[in-house]
Amino acid sequence: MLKIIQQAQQHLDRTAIVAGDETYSYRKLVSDSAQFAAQLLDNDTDLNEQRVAFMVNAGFDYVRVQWGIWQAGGVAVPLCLTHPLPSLRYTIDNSEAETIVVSPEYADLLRPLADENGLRFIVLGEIDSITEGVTLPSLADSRRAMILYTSGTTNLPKGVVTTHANLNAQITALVEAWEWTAQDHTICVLPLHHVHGIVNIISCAMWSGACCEFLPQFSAENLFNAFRKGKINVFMAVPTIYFKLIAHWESLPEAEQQALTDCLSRFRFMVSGSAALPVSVMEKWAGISQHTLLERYGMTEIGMGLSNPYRGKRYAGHVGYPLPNVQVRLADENDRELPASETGEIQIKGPNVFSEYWRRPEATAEAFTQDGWFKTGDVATVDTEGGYRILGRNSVDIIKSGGYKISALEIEEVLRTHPLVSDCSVVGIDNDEWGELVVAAIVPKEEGIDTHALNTWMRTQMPTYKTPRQYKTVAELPRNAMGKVTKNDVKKLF
Ligand code: MLC
Ligand code: AMP
Repeated sequence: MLKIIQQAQQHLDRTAIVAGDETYSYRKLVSDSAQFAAQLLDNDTDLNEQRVAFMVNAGFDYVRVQWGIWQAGGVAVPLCLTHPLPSLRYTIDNSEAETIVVSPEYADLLRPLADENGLRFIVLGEIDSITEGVTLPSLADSRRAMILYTSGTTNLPKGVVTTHANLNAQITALVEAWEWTAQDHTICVLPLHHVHGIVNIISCAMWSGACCEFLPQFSAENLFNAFRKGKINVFMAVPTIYFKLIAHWESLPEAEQQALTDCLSRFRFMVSGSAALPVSVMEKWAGISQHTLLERYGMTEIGMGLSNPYRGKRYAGHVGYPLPNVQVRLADENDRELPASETGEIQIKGPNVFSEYWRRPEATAEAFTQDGWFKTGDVATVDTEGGYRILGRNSVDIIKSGGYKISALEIEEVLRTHPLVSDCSVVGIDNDEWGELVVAAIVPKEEGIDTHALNTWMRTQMPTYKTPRQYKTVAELPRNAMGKVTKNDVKKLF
């Protein structure tokens, strides 16, 4: 039996999930996810790593479906609820999914795609049959469990494959370091196609027998209302969310501010990650919540690697120390280990590190050094006490906005397919709220290009969180003597 199910078996009578007015016990989660596994198996004995893409609302159904796929021996491929059809199609095609599972509201969107490709299509609630006495396959931890899509220095997102062993290592490192227990109660407002929401929040809570509450999407007001109920004691989010919470808190009358501060001060801990936490946000939030945010560093390929201490001093601008069983080093451009105090690329080894990019053996090989260290592309230094400080990234083409990793090359590629765009360059510019803001310099094919219409079109092609927020039309892109676009000069245009 999978370890996460074994863990859940120890807490059958506890509440696993709260969504809206509904609560669901671990007993129900274990039993309903096994039922769903049986439905997926449909008299087969093992899905044998068949990819199952699922577009399912955050809440009980999401976890039930994810655990069902795992227990049937499938590979879970979560789809983003807000992606436009071309992005969904890419994920489904690239992962070679054979089954699509959807909440009813996404059925009309995805059924034609399933029909076109002869994929099995399951709409939750439509044919949830009860299957008695099915034996679920016994699965080795080395089996593939999940594929998450991440943007990188290639123009299209790559599928990051993690095994059950990888996931178990990612979860247990955090459960141990942050001292999760069954008494914890957290809330998830993050999208569920990335590790922050999937691993750090849901999986850690479920591993520990804790309760995970869900909001359908982020809203500062709804989140504060949930906090006010006084049950939540663990909270994790990206810096943009803390920025938005601070802005909302500042708009409230003093009595409400004080009531919230009283409630927040009783939390066990609060975490920030997925992007650099600005010191100003950390300080303002400390004033509001009486908590020094615990900042940690991670990546889709590794889960979490570094964390400030749960007990002990947390430093602003630092991402802390290696998590349990994670080896971390800094290396130069020739992958030689650097002494502490020098600046280099963070490289990671350990059972938490993903197994491969899906169907991309060359990209996988390139991502590792010859002696097996994963090259993160993030540049850091180590202070005298061994704490890491992130300084930036190797590639200007990787942008972090709202906690999402975004490839400038992917956006440029899409922009260039527009009939009125001759050339373009996309960069990220610093922004207090979003970390970086995606902006695009456009060389139009003819004068007077309507960037408003271009923006509307972009939103049909890509997830909105990836689309440029500002456009500048230029006669030519700035280039160096070799003819290469100089992205730092592009940034200066904005
Ligand atoms: C949305 N908007 C943006 C934007 N995203 N504007 C600028 N830059 C962006 N990146 C705009 C929208 O277009 C819209 O405006 C308005 O903001 C509200 O849109 P929304 O989609 O409703 O936004 P909101 O719900 O407020 O989203 C903000 C957010 C979201 C922070 C909640 O971005 C989010 O969930 N981010 C978390 C992503 C995440 O989980 N990352 C972890 C990856 S794993 P308009 O004008 O269009 O109405 C990882 C590893 C690790 O990184 O270490 O954890
Ligand atoms: P993703 O591919 O979406 O998993 O994003 C991983 C990237 O997020 C890392 O490579 C870092 O660049 C960035 N990141 C995550 N946590 C932090 C942090 N605490 N500070 C700075 N950058 C971070």
